[in-house]
Amino acid sequence: MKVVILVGGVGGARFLLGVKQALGLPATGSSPDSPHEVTALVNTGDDVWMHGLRICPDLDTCMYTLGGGIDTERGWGHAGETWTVKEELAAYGAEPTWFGLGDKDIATHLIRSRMLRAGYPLSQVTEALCDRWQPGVRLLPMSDDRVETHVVIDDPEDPDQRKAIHFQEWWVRYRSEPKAHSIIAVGADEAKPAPGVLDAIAAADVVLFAPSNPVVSVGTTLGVPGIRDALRKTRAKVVGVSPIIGGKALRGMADACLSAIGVETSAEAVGRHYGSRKESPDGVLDGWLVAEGETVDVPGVAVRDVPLLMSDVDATAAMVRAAFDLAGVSVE
Ligand code: FO1
Repeated sequence: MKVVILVGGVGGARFLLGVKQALGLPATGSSPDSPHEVTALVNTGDDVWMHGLRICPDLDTCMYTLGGGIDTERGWGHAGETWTVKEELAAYGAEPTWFGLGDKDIATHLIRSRMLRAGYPLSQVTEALCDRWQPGVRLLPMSDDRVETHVVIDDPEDPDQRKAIHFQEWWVRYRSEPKAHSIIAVGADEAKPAPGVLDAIAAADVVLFAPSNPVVSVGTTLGVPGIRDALRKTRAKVVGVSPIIGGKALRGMADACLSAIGVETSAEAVGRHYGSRKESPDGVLDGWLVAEGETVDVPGVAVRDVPLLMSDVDATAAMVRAAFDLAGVSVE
């Protein structure tokens, strides 16, 4: 079975572990003889140049998580990380000092930056890095072009003014406290889907939206010209998993992002925001998984309520199986 998943960072990577288990794939490493093909379309709007290095948080979180190298409680960066270079940079007063660059993580960014400067597209860089990590799924950046999420906030220095800061500054430096007046994916209009993205969607037997941030992760990917249309056209069913449980966002910033685009923090509002493929002009959903006991109505979309907490891989695999079932596909 060909499975395509739209993912962001921490939540998306955990969801991919459940997809692998639901398909009988080992947690880490690849299985070349498996009858299943899994392609993750990964958000790159969080990517940022820091200290001369190109950092791709969502791609790296997926790669380290599926490659068995992630620091599980942080959800990003390497396990067993050290911070010597970060301390030295701070000793020089080299900004930004608020972004945690681990020593092992820097090796990834050095290789990526060198390859990008040599002219390799991000998709080929990712493939090269994955050669070491063997995530067992194909990690495809949504685009090889630069798309950067910026957030418009009140200028902390001058509250009468507004300014746009990079998503990472908003999220890491300011802990997403300043109200986000709007969120802009800079470069999205000129971006193209990375090679393989549209083909993967067209050839898919099922497409899933991980319970990632519907604005700055799945939303950014949907904003790359061509991807939304490909989702509306594919013969595969498209099933999303709500990132909102009981009106609460599980990971910090989804509610802050949703209010920035005027969408209520609820499974129903997010489902309607993605829209029905059948009934709305640019909708992309056929199915919508919501948390157990929630009654949600999304016109033109089949809604099912199941336990949605990714408390461990078994729980996540059960969610994935429910999504497959809602999409009318079965693994056997
Ligand atoms: N998140 C933090 O909260 N603090 C950090 O210092 C930090 C550093 C960092 C370095 C590399 C990387 O790949 C991710 C990093 N993250 C950090 C996580 C990142 O900001 C977010 O996880 C994603 O951008 C959101 O999906």
